[in-house]
Amino acid sequence: MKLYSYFRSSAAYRVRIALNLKGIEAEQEAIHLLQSEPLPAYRAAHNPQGLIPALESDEDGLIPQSLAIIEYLEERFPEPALLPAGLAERAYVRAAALLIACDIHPLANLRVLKYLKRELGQEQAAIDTWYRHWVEDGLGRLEAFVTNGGRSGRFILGDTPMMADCLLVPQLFNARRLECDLSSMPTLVAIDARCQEIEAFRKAHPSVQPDAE
Ligand SMILES: N[C@@H](CCC(=O)N[C@@H](CS)C(=O)NCC(=O)O)C(=O)O
Repeated sequence: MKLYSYFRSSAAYRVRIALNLKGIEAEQEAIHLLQSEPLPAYRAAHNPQGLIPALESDEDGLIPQSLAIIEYLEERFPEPALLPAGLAERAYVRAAALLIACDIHPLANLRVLKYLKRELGQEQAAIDTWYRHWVEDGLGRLEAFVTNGGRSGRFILGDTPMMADCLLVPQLFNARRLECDLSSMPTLVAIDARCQEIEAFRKAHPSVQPDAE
């Protein structure tokens, strides 16, 4: 299988973690998101959505969207599980993952930040304020969801890393890069630290990817 990735793409980082947790080897092809050339060619040849990541499955063709890829991996390679057995627990893990993927990430995505700068003429300081506001707001909601849910342990659900942890770690990586204030999210910060103890998470880190700069 081949993963179209970019070292700093947090959506690709999610999939790298999931692949590593499941012990699946995938070739990586880097698509540089900040250079003008590779993205249009990738869009034309592989993924009309033009977003990173996408997985070229050996059996099922191109699969875009990080959560669709992780669910695909989960269904095709059920062990080790990234979704729990119980219905309520599965919904809880998916809700935490979707909170990140749908409610936080799109507001702070590269093309949104570029639009604020180029089309709306915003200064970098205003764009950074936008970024921190929405990321801190979303992570605050996730902290409340996780602490009130009473289901977390060492990880978002219990003591095994699941799909939602695959999304949490990249989102916190991004939040720190942009100097968000994480002081009101001690539970998420502690879960992130536990994930960093696991090889599958460390191997997926942007700094150790072949295209890292
Ligand atoms: N919902 C998508 C988001 C994918 C996405 O936005 N990827 C970013 C990198 S993290 C990207 O390709 N950005 C290019 C752009 O914004 O033009 C997913 O989960 O895969």
